[in-house]
Amino acid sequence: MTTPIRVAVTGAAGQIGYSLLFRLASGETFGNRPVILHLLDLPIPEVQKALEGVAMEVQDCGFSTLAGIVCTDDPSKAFDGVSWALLVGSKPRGPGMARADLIKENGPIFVGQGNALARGASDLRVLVVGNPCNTNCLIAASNCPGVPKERFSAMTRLDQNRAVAQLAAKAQVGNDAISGVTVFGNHSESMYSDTENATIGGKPATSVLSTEWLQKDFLAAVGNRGKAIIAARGKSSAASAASAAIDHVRDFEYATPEGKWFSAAIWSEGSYDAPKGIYTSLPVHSDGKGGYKVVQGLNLSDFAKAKIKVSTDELLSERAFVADLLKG
Ligand code: NAX
Repeated sequence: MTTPIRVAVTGAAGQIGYSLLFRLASGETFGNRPVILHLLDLPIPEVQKALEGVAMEVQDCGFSTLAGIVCTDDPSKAFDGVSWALLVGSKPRGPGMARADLIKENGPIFVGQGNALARGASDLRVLVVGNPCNTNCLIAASNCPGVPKERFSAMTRLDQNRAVAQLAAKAQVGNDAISGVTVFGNHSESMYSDTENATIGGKPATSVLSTEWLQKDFLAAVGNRGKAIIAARGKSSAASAASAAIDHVRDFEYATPEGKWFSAAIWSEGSYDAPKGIYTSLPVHSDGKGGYKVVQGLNLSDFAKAKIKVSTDELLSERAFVADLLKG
């Protein structure tokens, strides 16, 4: 029998967890490989009870690929021997809460979890979803010195998916007609969704849609989509976030087709003028064997470069804000 892959999900009793766990266990993410889920949530009796309930539901799906479920409130147990850790658990931003307060609330969670991630398997990869995800990723990675920084990433795939959907709706084509959209920068309103290198039905997006729409309404629609969902639903995005997390894991697990790429916030080595030492979203190509590279050579206008700089400057200020939580 194939050795099962162990996959940890933190905040597994939360909204995103409820849409995520089933798709991790079903074969959709890891193919025929059996999956053992390690589910972590807070050591609060009601939360642990809710976690057990979700685990029972996952079990009740009878997935042929599900090889076991571990429920725990202990990060060391949660990360023991895992090949993927999806760090979802953190407090969502409350009404009127400043980003700085969110960072202060959630940052310390990722210090402890960073330490505990040292117990992961030798092929451990980490996806940070809990916000502010780029900076939480930096905190976790810097507190886990045994694991290379390249094994950590944060999620901007939801922003990419939102951008694709907006372009397809405007151009009145299917989502599959859109290619080459890249999200640059921070997963925040400052992120920049590049369409200068995108195509719609094989033609440059800039020849199909007006520059004015692409530079104004489109960027605003993608940047504010999270807020619009909260306004409509009364709760933050959950199923779409879980779907993007599945896309992100699959993007790294499998080889990216030649000439294609996906967006993920990865450890910056300076590509596209991004400052080193932060996790920023870039165009990524996976080799399907655990390695990846930044896709080079995308042409960016001065408009795009200026937008990206605003977002990477925000990441630098977030890094400065959590300096006391960073180790190495
Ligand atoms: P919920 O509040 O529904 O669930 C969060 C869960 O995390 C709860 O079960 C809570 O008990 C648990 N938790 C809190 N602290 C924990 C800790 N120290 N260890 C383990 N578990 C802990 O939030 P949900 O809607 O699931 O969102 C989770 C996170 O995803 C939030 O930070 C949210 O802002 C972020 N998001 C990130 C997105 C992205 O694209 N990167 C998009 C969606 C979402 O907004």
